[in-house]
Amino acid sequence: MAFLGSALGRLGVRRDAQNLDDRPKQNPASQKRVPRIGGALSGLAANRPAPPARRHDPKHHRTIFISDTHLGTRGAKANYLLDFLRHNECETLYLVGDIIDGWRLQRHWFWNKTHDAVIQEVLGKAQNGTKVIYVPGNHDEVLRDYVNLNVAGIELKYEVIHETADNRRLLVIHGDHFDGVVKYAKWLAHLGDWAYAAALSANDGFNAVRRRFGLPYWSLSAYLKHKVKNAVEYISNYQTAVAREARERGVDGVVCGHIHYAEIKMMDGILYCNDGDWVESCTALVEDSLGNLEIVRWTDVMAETGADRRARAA
Ligand SMILES: [Mn+2]
Repeated sequence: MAFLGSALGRLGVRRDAQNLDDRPKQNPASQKRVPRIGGALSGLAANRPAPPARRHDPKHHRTIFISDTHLGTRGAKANYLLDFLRHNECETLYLVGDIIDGWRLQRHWFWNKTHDAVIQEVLGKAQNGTKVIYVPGNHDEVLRDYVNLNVAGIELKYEVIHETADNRRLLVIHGDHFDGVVKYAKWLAHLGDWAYAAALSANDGFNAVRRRFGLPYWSLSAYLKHKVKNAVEYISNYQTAVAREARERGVDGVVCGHIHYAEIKMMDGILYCNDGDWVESCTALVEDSLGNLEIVRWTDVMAETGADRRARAA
């Protein structure tokens, strides 16, 4: 704990004392994962954000949402992500969870210059006036103990409401809380609201127990890869659960990640947006100055410009 504290201190973290009481319950089991993330952060503190790299006509968006970058694992497509960040600017950048894969830090920590450059790029954006909001997911859950803090210009939030340019209110969450609902979707359809609420809280308890025994989070996206024949049904159940939550909160829509499947669609009057991932699909959700939302597939954009050859060679 002290390790992270000093790392955050060197990054100039400002503790917002007034907000500390709003934090969700502390999670003692997550403390053992702190030193490795602390090490990563202290490494960052040693290197101040680099000046902006050569930029060829960066595209401007009102808002960019990205999630599931899983930096810290070999699977992260950091070259593509770095290229995307360098060619796209925005007023507000949302990091919608599973950005640094803290969960796996214990066993398979993988970090190279490109992963570092991605973090520097984000810190550089924050320094240059982009509002950066980080909503942790299950793989970087350790950061949920630090929500409502400002870390090097990045606001950590448990969840947040984004207001679009055309005044729609979108709940921004990672989405892992709905794993339990999806897992038991068939029963829940028959059992009703109380069972639904029970499944939501059981999911947190279930994964807290797994954590205590050193087991990884039960990950829906990982599960889907092994159960491809049911993937369509699972994705659909997940989307329904998330849209239901948005409806109950009285918002116009939701932005989430977690299942590594980018999509924008209306679901019974609720706008469902998933920004995808940077392990396979290399997608982002972007909003323009009028409030139009769109999914960008960066590998497609790079292929059009020939930039993908450069990224693979890097
Ligand atoms: Mn996740």
